[in-house]
Amino acid sequence: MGILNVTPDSFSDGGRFAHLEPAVEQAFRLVEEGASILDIGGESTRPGAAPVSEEEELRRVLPVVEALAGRIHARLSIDTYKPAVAEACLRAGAEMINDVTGLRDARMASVAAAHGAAVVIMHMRGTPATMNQETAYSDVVAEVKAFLSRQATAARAIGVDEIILDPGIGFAKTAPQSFELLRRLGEFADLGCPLLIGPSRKSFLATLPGMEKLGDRLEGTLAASVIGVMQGASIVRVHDVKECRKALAVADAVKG
Ligand code: HH2
Repeated sequence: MGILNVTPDSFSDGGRFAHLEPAVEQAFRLVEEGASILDIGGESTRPGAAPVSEEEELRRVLPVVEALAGRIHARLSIDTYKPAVAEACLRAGAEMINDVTGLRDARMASVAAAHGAAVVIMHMRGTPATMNQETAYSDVVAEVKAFLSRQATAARAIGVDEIILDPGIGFAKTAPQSFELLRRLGEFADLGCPLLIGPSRKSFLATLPGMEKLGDRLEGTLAASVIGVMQGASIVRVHDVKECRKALAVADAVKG
């Protein structure tokens, strides 16, 4: 899953693809590099990010979905927690909703079901503005798993057929908790859904030597991606698709 942030303020690529033409160019580049899903986002969810209005988010993402739908060889995913944004993008040709709030708004599952769209249910707590203060868990894996299980059951009952689960690396997680989720990702297998992880360039890597700066996190991203796939992830959400493809080819070859 290649990341396409149509935002002025995303933590690692904010502003680079904020206009239609560079965003569309980047989409084709990511697919050429090997992305089979494009995740289009119009609101940054980095820690401390301010929310944007529905209108502004749609103004950013809808033209990109419209420009790509039917023209690009990849599934289009819309990274939003707002049902109206998801609905408009599905109408325009997107096929997947990536909801970082894990269907907290129950209308989201109905929107997905009505369009036959796939849904990514991600675990987080609070909002990007508050999540770094909400990291107390007795067992992070058990609590994240219970949430994902509950939300998947609810979504299935509403008629969502394709459900992908994501523990939400860096979302209301300390760095050790993010590492623990990766280490124990195999424990999510019995939920019976494909697993997605999003380690790309994230600040949990910055706790390791030499990765403090954003630009120095590629190798760490690749290592985390390979570990995630070896633990059962089948989708990895990344900025650096070409490099990740190569790293994951090794993981796939080892897995056989
Ligand atoms: N991480 C980010 C955004 N969306 N979706 C899923 N399913 N999983 C993730 O781990 C995830 C996500 C944050 O990364 P990014 O899009 O690079 O930054 P920003 O939120 O600042 O736009």
